[in-house]
Amino acid sequence: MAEIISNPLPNIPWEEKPQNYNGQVWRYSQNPIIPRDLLKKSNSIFNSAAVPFKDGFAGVFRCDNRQRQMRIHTGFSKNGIDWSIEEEPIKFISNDPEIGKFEYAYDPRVTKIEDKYYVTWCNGYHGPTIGVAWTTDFKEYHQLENAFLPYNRNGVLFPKKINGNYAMVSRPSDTGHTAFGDIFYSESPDLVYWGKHRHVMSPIRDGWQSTKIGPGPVPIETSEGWLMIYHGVLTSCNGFVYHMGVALLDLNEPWKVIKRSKKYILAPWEIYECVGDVPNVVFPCAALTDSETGRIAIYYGCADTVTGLAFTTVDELMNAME
Ligand code: BMA
Repeated sequence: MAEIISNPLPNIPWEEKPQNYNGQVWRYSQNPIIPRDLLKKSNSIFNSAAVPFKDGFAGVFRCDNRQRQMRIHTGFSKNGIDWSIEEEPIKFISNDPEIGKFEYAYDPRVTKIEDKYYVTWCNGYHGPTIGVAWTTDFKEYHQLENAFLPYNRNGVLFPKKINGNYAMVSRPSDTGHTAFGDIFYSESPDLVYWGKHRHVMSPIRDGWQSTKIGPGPVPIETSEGWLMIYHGVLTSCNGFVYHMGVALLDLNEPWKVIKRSKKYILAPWEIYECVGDVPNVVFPCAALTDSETGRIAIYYGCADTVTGLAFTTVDELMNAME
């Protein structure tokens, strides 16, 4: 039996799997948890990240405004379900104007490493790349160097150093909507210089992960390996369809894939996943875990419009892979 390696977190959101439900990941019955217009100026709130913070939770939320500019905002919650999100976007502190000059920010992830919370996001710098910042209080965010050259999206830090280095999985991309994409692994001694790039995995022809794949939530450490929930994209005659899958990566050499899901673990089925600004998208960006029970709560963007919550367990995910 695989065990989650982390502190117990008994207060994460949770609902039991509905009876007769045929799948490894089930939706929260009151989805979506965050409506598109939670903020006065928001067009949509989706692809967002939550972490345990103090006696509740904090998060960084993708809120596109009514000019359709992509911005990320801080939020807090007592129970991980009801969120209050700040009206104003995060203003990063940077002493280098070259890095601090803001273009756009989207699809944040938040990782706690030692005593800091690190935010990574898709950052506009002559095209999309991976922005990195840290905070201790979710008030002041200190921006570091961009991790990579453009073009890259979906930079996700591991929650601890691997082989003595910070570690990140990401998906190199292009200037547009990127009709290709593999997941790569990189290491850095200082969160400034990144190298030791390794290929992790590619799309699989024929099916839900055939066009491109990208890392989702912060990888979950288990006794068997890193559980990496990811998104996989199929190109239909009507455009991209985004699904959720899961892979198990080697603990010490995370570019080595032990197993991965042949079938998706969640696909756009519900109306709020199939209808919105970009139809047919489930896009996971965060997961809360309770090591005691093996419970996992996944935050995911729905149709690039609202935010949903879904549940699974470490055993369910282990059984979803071949
Ligand atoms: C990806 C990203 C995501 C988005 C998805 C579907 O390329 O831009 O933010 O959810 O496309 O539109």
